[in-house]
Amino acid sequence: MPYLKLNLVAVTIIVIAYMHVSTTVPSLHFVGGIGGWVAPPEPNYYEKWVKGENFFRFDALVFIFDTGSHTLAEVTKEAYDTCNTTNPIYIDTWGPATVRLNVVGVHFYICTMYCKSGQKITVDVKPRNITF
Ligand SMILES: [Cu+2]
Repeated sequence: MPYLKLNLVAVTIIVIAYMHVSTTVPSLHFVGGIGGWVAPPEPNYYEKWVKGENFFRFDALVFIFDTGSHTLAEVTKEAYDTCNTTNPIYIDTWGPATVRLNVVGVHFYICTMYCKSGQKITVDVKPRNITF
């Protein structure tokens, strides 16, 4: 019986690892990968990047950019959809910028200079101890 329990624990760990579900240490997500936070080099560049990531509470987003070339702003969904840059929730004009994902739910980030070129991401932050 103890062996069965141990196997169950092992299987659970493997399943969690496979699903990339982090229940322990928060991760850093380098937005856009090696290219950094830039005007997208191809259509759907950031959509594709987001699809490859899993965001959990207390993870952090790292936006690598040159000050003056880009910005990082969190905005409402409405502002995100229309690239309205007039009244962001939060803006950082100094690169690189780091954002801690403290609040579970959907968040919208844009570059106020190149949003219309597609430099924007939607991040769905999940609770850290996720059940599935
Ligand atoms: Cu930009």
